[in-house]
Amino acid sequence: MSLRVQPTRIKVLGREVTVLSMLNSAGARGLSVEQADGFDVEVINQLHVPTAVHWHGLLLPNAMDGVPFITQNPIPAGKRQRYDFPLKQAGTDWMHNPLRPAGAAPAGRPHGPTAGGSPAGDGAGRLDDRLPLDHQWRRLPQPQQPAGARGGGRVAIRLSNKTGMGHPMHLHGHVFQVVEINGQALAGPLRDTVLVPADGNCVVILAATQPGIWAFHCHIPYHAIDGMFTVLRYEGAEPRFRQPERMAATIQDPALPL
Ligand SMILES: [Cu+2]
Repeated sequence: MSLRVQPTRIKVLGREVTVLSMLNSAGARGLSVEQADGFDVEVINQLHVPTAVHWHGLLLPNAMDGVPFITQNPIPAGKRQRYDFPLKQAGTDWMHNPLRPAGAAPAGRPHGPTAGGSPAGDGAGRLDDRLPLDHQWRRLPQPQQPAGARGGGRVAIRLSNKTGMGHPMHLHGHVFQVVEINGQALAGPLRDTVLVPADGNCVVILAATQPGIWAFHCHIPYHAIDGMFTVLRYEGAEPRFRQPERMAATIQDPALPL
């Protein structure tokens, strides 16, 4: 199965425009797969610039997550990259370019995403420290689990929002449970995004069973571009592709549709 990233002409309100599209092997939009067959897709970059595709919300190996400068290099113009992993979930998910949302206007913005910084906390995972949200790590007691849970343990993340608007914070490669909002305990559902209320906070807990370096960011595109973008790094995970400076430069370059 393939996914071609290419320019396509479409008509909007009677006017022809060029957009960037992702088309499957049949030349249509979307991918449809059987969970039992797993995910096996080759992304073919037919643009004149590098690109990447992120499989939003899927539990997958870190190297398959499709985030340039974090889990891989961008796919160069004219090249292709295969993504192959078992599907742990069924459902309908979103795929998108992780760095350059449509309509984003990076020029003149004061900050690129700053995913560097010093690790904080002593959890099984670690967060870098430049998110404009306060965040802290605490390690929870080891849950009663089979001895096979490598890297195991659970990690709680407290997200404190010091701004006057809510931020949907999205963590790649995991689901977490929301267990507290504004001091109120709850047994929330498992999810990969939590809306941190304006001038509020929340606590999420996740099972640290997905080693790697994972993007963790606000899902409002211009907030992510402005720097509300960090990573969750497991201890021992090697930052093989991680290049925060190149990522920032790429996002700031309006010529690149990355
Ligand atoms: Cu936001």
